[in-house]
Amino acid sequence: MIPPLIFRDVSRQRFLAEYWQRRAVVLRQALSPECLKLAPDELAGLACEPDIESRLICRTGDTEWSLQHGPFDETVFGTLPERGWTLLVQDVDKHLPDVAALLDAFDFIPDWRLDDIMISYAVDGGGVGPHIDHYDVFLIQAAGRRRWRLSDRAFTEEDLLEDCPLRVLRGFPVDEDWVLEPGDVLYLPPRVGHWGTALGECMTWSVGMRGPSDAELMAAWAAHLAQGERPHLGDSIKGPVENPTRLSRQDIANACSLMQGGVPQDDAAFRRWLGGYLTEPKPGFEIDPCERPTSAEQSAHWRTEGRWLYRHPWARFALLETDADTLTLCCQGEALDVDKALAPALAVLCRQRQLPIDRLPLPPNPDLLDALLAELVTRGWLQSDE
Ligand SMILES: [Mn+2]
Repeated sequence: MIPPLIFRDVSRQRFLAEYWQRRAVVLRQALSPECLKLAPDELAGLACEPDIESRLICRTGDTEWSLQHGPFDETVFGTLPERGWTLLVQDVDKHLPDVAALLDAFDFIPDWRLDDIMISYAVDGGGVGPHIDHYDVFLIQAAGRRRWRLSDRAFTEEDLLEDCPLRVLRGFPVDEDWVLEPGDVLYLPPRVGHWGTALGECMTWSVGMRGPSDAELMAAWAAHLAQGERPHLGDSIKGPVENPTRLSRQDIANACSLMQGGVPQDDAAFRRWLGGYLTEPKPGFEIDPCERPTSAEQSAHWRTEGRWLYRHPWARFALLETDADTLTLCCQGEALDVDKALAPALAVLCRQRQLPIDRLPLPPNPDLLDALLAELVTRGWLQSDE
């Protein structure tokens, strides 16, 4: 089992109150390097797989970088220079359950915010240059050392180098300069300029958090509404118009009030939709349901046998109360209503990525739990060890 992130100089409470989504901070020895085991060869192997997103970045001059996208032929790694390159592999948690297990260390953050674990390997001087991201990120030093320079400047798109295949900042006034050792973690809120450089060979794991923009939420909500029958904008003429090219004040007001009908209300339908939306998989990470459905009898059998359940590494859960009587478990863009009697069992089930079934509190009617687990396994959100 992966132990939770260890807060030493900065307590968890202080981290959440003062730093989270606000300021960068280095958390020394927050994870045991024992939890961060992945050999450079294994990472290179992933970068050769066709359905895994990877990049190879070389620093070719003071302000020059080259970028290649994977999948790579394994021979490419033998042709690289001794210094100044890095290999980055996205979504490693989706491909290696042992890596996904690390996400349990971040269980003080809602599951729906977890985007992926990207893992990078770099040789001395390697890095992706100074840049900003739009997500919160935990940069975990897994092996070797990396120097991180941070800047307090508020950068914009105008500060990016032109004619560079990467998003690299032109000027980078350094305000903080840190060297991270294995087990150290640098937390960065969105839009803080950062520049990591490998000091010798090193591996860094980045746990990225996501959150949609208001425009993304609105576009997705509108697309959801468009699946149903919607009222259309008409005109408001009472007789022949004097000037057919005129868009009247009344028409404009009508458009405004028509659109008010699409504004979401905090009701059961919106809650179900939001839970689904926030747990939607990235393209390519859709879970297929099992070909043979699991029966409640089967899951009852697993329960009495003391078998284990594993969350599919592509499944992110959001558990919410849709109304006074209903709990809804959202995953993979879907919403599943569940009897409230299962609340204690779901609370345990949603906390851990793997656990023995007999650790789940039994509801007064155990059939309810057996039926739920059968449904979750049939959907592929959970897997049994059978
Ligand atoms: Mn970054």
